[in-house]
Amino acid sequence: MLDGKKVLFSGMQATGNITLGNYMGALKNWIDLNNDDSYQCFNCVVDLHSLTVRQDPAELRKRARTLLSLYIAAGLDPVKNCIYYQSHVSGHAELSWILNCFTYMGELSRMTQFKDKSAKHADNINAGLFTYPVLMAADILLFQTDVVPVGADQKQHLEITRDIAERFNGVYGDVFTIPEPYIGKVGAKIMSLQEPDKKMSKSDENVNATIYLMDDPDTVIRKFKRAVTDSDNEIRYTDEKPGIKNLIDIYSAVTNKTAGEVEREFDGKGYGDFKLAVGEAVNSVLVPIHQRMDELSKDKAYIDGIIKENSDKANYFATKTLRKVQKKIGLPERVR
Ligand code: AQP
Repeated sequence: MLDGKKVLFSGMQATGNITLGNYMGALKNWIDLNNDDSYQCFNCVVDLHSLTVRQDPAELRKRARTLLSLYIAAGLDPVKNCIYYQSHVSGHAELSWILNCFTYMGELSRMTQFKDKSAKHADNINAGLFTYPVLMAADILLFQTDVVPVGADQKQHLEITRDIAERFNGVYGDVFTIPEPYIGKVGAKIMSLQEPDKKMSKSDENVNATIYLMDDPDTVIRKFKRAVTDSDNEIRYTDEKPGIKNLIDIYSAVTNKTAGEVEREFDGKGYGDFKLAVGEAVNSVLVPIHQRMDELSKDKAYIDGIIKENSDKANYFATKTLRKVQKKIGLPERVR
């Protein structure tokens, strides 16, 4: 708790252009929860995490800034929420090292994301990829976080964060708050439009598989029209129809309708009509974000001000936890 409010922490990597999956599984929930005044929110661009995959320096810097602006354009209030870059708060990396010493090789090697990403980047299976969940645990524990809104794919990383925190508290007393995941009921796992058994991902090489938040309206409609479905023509929410199920999930997340309501709305209509409706519904969310991004891109000083102010604020709270941890584990006190 911070100033009587629950602490919420969440972050996104600047590894590529943000997708509709990132928006529905994470960002949309951050915005909904952040608008609730009972939370003190830290929303981070996890640029250090992005380094586990080789990045072009200029591109990474540009993407990180775009992502930070996108948080605001999508509806996060930068006055109420602390929106900052992970690399501007050195406590993330410092706590991560300490927590590495409380994490076992065996538990890290069981992480599904490590297995998936090692297969995807077989030429660069670096130690950072392996210890990624420890840095994520540090991100969360640094702010004594109560709630972490994530997509379903991050549930395992939340579990290991809790394990590390409990292990540490078991030795040193109640140092860390034990965080809870918050996984939304709809949109927790948006699937690829081309391979609906695979999650939609920023780094998918097939651009038609992914809706990017900055896709223009015509591109969005075209991608939905090309979405892989099945040879049937019935709009039904079932695991036997993964493509249609995914489109219903997307439509439900945007319109707040249940899967049953969507089935009834499109009863007797074909896939063509449905795909167009999904595309239009998604555009109704994306177009206002594009307009706000356009305004923000013209106001460099405003974004710079947010970056400066919020990194000071994040550093202040991070340092408090870090000093407590350093003292507990026996590192020498600083002489003033
Ligand atoms: N398809 C998805 N559906 C719902 N939620 C998703 N998230 C990611 N993909 C989906 C959630 O988005 C948040 C930020 O994710 P991240 O930036 O940490 O990276 P990621 O999980 O590795 O996402 P990507 O898009 O798949 O990136 P790449 O391709 O770089 O690996 C998280 O809360 C995640 O759950």
